[in-house]
Amino acid sequence: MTQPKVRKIRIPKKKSSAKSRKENNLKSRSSALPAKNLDLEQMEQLAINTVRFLSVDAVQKANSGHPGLPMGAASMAYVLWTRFLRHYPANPLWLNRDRFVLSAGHGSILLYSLLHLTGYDLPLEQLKQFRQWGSKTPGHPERGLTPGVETTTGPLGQGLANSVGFAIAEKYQASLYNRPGHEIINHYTCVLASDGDLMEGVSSEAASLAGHLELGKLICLYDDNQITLSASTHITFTEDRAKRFEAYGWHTQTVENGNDLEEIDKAIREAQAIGDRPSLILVRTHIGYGSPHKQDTFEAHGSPLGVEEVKFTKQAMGWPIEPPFIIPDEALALFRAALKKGKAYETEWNMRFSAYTKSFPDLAKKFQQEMADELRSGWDEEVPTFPADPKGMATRAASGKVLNALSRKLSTLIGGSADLDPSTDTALKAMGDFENPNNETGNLQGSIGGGWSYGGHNLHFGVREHAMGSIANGLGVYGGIIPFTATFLTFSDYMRPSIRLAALMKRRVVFVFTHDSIALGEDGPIHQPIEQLASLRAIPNLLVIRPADANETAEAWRVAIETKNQPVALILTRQDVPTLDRTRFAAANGLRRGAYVLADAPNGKPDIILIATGSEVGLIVEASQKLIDKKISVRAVSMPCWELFDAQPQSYRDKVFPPHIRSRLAVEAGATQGWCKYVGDEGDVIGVDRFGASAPGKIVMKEYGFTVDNVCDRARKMIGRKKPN
Ligand SMILES: Cc1ncc(C[n+]2csc(CCOP(=O)(O)OP(=O)(O)O)c2C)c(N)n1
Repeated sequence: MTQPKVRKIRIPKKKSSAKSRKENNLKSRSSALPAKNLDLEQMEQLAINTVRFLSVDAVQKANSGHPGLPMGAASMAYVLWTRFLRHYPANPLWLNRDRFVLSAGHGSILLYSLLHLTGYDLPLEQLKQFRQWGSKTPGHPERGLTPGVETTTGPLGQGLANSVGFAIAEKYQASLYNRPGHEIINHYTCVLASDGDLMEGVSSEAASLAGHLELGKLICLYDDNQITLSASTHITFTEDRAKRFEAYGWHTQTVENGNDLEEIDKAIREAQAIGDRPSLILVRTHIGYGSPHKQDTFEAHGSPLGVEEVKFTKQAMGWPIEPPFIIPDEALALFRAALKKGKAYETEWNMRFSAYTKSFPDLAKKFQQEMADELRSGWDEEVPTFPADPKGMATRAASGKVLNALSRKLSTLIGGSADLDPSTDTALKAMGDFENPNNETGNLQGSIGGGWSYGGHNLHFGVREHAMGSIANGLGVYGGIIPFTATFLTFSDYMRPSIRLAALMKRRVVFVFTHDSIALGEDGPIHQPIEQLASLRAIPNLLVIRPADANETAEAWRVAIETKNQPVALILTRQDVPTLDRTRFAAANGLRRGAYVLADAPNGKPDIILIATGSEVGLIVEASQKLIDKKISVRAVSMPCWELFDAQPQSYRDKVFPPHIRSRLAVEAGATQGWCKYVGDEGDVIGVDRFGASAPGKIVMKEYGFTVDNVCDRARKMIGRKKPN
């Protein structure tokens, strides 16, 4: 662990009374204290100002960043981090740590300052490199990059919604693994949220669900500074936030003075004592606290204070103007106590866990395996193989069977839909409903069965797609859980920010999307996805898999479970598709390579390659047969996943699409954008580049050209173009 260099500083002596400390006027601030023989209150003020000025200096040095929030929220952060948060900076991944989420990710320098000060492996040099190339202190907190950062935040509202996922995960793991006298999971999730966080719809969805689920160990400190990026909240955000959260079922408290440490302390203590409701603590703070000309203005929000204003602020707060990045010994000592306390927490927990291991060896092993993200042998042994069937089944239906087979073996696999279980086929039968066991009210419509508890595998997200995505991200980030979500493909737009963040965080979350094309029929263009496939494929590090039939669907689920560092979108049909006869066609595990030759030209020298995904694979298979009957050599390629294909060696890709075969026709009931990469300049695409229409699915497909005849015509035309005869 790198210890920071600590400078001794001389700070002019100036005593402050308890009363004056509670006031917000600048003159009474009590940081102007002697460096020696400080009492605790003085040291605490020194520590809080250390956070403030590390943040101010880092932003100023970077000439970029957000100083206002750290300056205003430093006191509550200090109280939470030094008096309550149970964590161990030397082991940031200690399993039973309290989770802290800075939902207002733009205030990242606050988090980095706290991480450095409490002893995480984040040297002071990193704070000096704030927002610079290659540093561990990027503009917004990024999970996986900086030790101690639990989740990537910045898009407002996401962190709060992720925290709901953490709190669900805690309840789930506790329910699954704790035994009387043996509590191995028992921690809080604490989130610091801003006005912007509370304004964004996703936080309302998530908070509503958290209230319903009575997630008592979720505590949100709301930095109620009444200023946003460009405005006073008096012109944008005037509802009674406390009442709003009360209506959601939260316990709420208000701290009128965000610098009153004892009031904050009391509120957090009370929040922790509330077991059956999440807590919101509205803490009235002042953005840019201490800055003579910028406090309480949006000028303090997202720009450096400026050289002169930094000087004025330090003068006003009794802080040495030079040098920057001062960390007084006394302040550091208060924060670094986290190392000793953390060691004690961890040691005590290790003892608890070894007693647990003795009493419940199998459970302990399972818990460790799951937390290490290892799959138990036999995890997929119940996954069915589907017999060939020309009528077949919808891939959503196949998915339902596979998912249920998996969930019986994998207690890590939990999730649900946004009020669409009967449509998305994602109910885990008899695997329990995730609800507060105290509220069991009998056989409610919609409950799936198998027990009503915090150990239920079925999460009922309600009609809340965006929060569903973000909560699933929280579950995925937490560890030991493979979360899945489900809705219609067209509504992927409602959860796109969450999908993007899962990809950015390199976390496995399985996003199931059914009703994947215009073929869904009568619900019409508002339900019929067009551009969604292309837009999902545009997200880096996301696997988008559109299986062709039931057996490819089984394989797609296997890939989704095995993929640890990427989210996966499974794109499934509402309508039946034939289950291909795998004795005639290549095996479904070709899906693992993204694209594979399903059936080749009889002479192995195709005139044309037909390529399709999902429901259109059946179509090209039929069309191929017809073309072969007309003595045209056709290769049929199933291409369920572009990203997996792109990851194959060039030699494999050239085998599937030999460069000299220029006649290539792709068929997919979605936007054609992007297909040119595979069909090339001389190829063609049958796709959908306009909105759909309300009519029976088969009619819509026919009208949009998804017929065997049209595929054959377009194929023949293409070959005609190349080989006139
Ligand atoms: C979804 C989203 N929209 C917009 C932004 C850009 N943005 C960053 S901070 C902010 C508002 C800041 O207000 P507040 O949340 O109160 O933070 P404070 O001003 O207290 O730092 C905005 C609009 C964002 N980060 N995320």
